[in-house]
Amino acid sequence: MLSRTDLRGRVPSPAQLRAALPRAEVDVDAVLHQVRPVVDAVRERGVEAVLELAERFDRVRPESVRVPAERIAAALAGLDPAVREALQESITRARKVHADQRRTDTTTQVVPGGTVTERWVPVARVGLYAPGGLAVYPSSVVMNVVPAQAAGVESLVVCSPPQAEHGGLPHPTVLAACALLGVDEVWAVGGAQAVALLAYGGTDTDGAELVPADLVTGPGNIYLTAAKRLLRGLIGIDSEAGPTEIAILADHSADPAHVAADLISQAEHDTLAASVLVTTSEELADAVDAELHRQVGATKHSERIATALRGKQSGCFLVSTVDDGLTVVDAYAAEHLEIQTESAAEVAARVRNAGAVFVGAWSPVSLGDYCAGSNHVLPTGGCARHSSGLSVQTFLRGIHVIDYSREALREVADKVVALADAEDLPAHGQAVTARFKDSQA
Ligand code: HSO
Ligand code: ZN
Repeated sequence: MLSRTDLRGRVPSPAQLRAALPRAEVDVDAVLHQVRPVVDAVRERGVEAVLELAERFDRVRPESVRVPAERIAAALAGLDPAVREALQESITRARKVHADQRRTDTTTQVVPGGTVTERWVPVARVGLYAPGGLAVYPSSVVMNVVPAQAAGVESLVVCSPPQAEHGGLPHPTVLAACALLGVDEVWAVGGAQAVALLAYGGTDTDGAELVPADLVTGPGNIYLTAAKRLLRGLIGIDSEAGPTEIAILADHSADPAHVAADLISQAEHDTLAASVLVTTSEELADAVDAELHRQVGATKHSERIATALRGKQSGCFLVSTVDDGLTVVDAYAAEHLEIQTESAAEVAARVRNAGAVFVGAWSPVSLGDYCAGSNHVLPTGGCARHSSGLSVQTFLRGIHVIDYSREALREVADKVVALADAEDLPAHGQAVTARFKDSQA
């Protein structure tokens, strides 16, 4: 089912590897011209435009865009107890991990009398997006809200598209997740218009105010991503999320049934999802292929999965050694990377590029999607070469606080002057020397 490339006996350069490891083509620029009028409409006409766009795109006109508190409470009351328990477990584990990510302020004494403090300050107001669409992701509400709350963000708003089958409210499981997390501000708005409303703010039909957010995070479709690209600067954004990816580095010791199940699990998200197997064992590759044929037909979303597995973004790569395999997976920089080899922890420790690494036979990606405690909002499309997934850090800014005494400044004054003169910016130097003009210094 997976197309096969034999890289045995040669280790291509990272550039060649990137060309050999094609990705789904998602051309965000191509939809900018469709998204710009949506963003403009929300800027000019606020909630009125949001309601019109909901009718057009979501086939429903919510009574109000702000979801009333009693509807959020009702969604929690109506939640299946087993799902409630599972969400609670997911929240508890994620809170444990994210609490440990909190940074402490540091103060460095550079010289006697001269200090630089780095103060970590949470973003004041954050907008979190929970998509509707092919799947409903209460788990993504958890993964966005938990790090924001752990960072100390004071004001949090969740946006999620209104659903015709739920009377113009966001999906009840999304609302229930908000309730469990203690989020009481939820707006029923989806897609590009959600990002625009979060960026510009607006007034609801009943007078409720949506105060503009400083930062907007959360995954969504290509239109939402285009809106983030257009509004970046006015608001901060997390990374632009593309279709999900799983790469598995496996040797002969891996269980082909489990490898196949994991490749299938992420292909379930999207026909453009990427499932990539990199293996030293041709036998394993054959066995995984047989398992894929056996398992795909038996899954609920078999067509979507088969399309993703057959897509040019998915494939199987044979390598001579685990070391070569590491070169391949590093060049690919997957959103999720599983290591299913002997001494998996040692191999995993050598990975340089991946959004998250899943070690050994008992740490599948779907554990990380829901209940590992780790975050599942991760860099896609090779962005793991330079970016990290969502964390407490996403919601903090480091502010440098510079505090020098008279003596400490005088001691370094001539260096400042020399550098200022070298840059032909003498007034910079004079701002320092002016302070010592009347003294003997
Ligand atoms: N694998 C997705 C997250 C997710 N999976 C949500 C299930 N629900 C991207 O990391
Ligand atoms: Zn997933």
